[in-house]
Amino acid sequence: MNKYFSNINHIPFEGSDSTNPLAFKYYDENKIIAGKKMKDHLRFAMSYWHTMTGQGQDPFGSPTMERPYNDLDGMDLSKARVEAAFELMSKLSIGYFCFHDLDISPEGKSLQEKYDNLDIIVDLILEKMNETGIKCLWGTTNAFSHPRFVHGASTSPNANVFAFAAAQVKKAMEITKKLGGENYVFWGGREGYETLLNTDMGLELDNLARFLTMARDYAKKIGFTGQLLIEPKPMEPTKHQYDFDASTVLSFLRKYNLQDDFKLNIEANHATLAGHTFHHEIYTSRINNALGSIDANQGDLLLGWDTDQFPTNIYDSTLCMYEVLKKGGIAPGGLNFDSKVRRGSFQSDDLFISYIVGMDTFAKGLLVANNLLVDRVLEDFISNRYSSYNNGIGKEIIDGVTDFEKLADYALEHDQIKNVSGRQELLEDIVNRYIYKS
Ligand code: XUL
Ligand code: CO
Repeated sequence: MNKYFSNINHIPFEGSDSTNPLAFKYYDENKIIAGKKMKDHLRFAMSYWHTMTGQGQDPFGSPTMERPYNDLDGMDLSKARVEAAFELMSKLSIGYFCFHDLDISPEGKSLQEKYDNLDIIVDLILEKMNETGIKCLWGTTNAFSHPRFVHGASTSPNANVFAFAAAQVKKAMEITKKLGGENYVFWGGREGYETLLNTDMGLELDNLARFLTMARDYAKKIGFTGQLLIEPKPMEPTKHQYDFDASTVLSFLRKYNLQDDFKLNIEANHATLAGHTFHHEIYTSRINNALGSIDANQGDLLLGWDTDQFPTNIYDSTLCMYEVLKKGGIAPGGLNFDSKVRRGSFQSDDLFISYIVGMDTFAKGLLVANNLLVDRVLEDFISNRYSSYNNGIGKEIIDGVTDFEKLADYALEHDQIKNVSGRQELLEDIVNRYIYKS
């Protein structure tokens, strides 16, 4: 496979002293960390939409991406993109991909034509998967780009749109199953509102739950055993997205009794848009047994929208991998680069360089996180910080054998309270030290 990016060879691992932009500095896929290969910890995936389909357009300008298949269109373009995608993933040693139905084949003039287009491309993808051993991390549906979804999909006021979206998810789930997808993602593209002046929020949320319940039932019916995931995002494209953040989604799932069927796909840039850190959203998911998968990217703190940049922040990748290690691994989820090259980075080699820096950032984060965990740096500090709950009154609180009256009696005798420093800066210094030395 050397047709579309023939000026780029297989990307080697050259180590941290390398100055070759087309080599990995930290991602050494077979290196064993904590008893597992790096590639099995990280489970990197290519996002089909940003990598193959996105062309660099923005609200102010036309496509800029220079791609070797730009002169093609329709199904020919879709077929070329499949070949190019597998060439790119093979050269970068990326083991998985994620896709929306619309990324891989044209919309068509009717729903039936859309189905037919999908079937042709899916067979081609299957061929390439067998040839390369690359797998599908997750599939999803694009039920937000077409004008029919102007007011949402399952939360549209128009029941015909609800039905159309159901038909789309049905097919996308069948395809994902055929491709052996290990997860299926629901990102509420336009599931939200612009103004409450025209919105029945109660009905829309009930309908979203009805839709997800039917999707869950259909997955069971066809024997799709992949994990179902919801990807929280607070805003964009709608002013207020219903899947605002991890906590909002968890309470929604519990209200509609879907908590055993869905986990979360946490995206870094969505976390920061919601006013949280990436770490907060992953941590929240983990302690609720709901961390399913990760969309690896980063935003720009000076911009208030989803810039989907390739991740380069070692601090964030360290804390992400710290949570992943604490969870015991991200599988069957993975790290999907829901990231796109900047509009000005329009050459094909920019695409390779962006993946390399993203993969190295997470490989380095994995190394740092593992060292922090092995040395129990934060673990010991934190357990010591809460040691007042190990015995005495603290243990009684934990064991549920006290009440307000007993606590008040205790407090009357212990009202001269002494606290201990939280030592934030010391811990930040220690984390920095682990980053320097790992
Ligand atoms: C949009 C986004 C999506 C989902 C899949 O912000 O993140 O690409 O990951 O629909
Ligand atoms: Co995403």
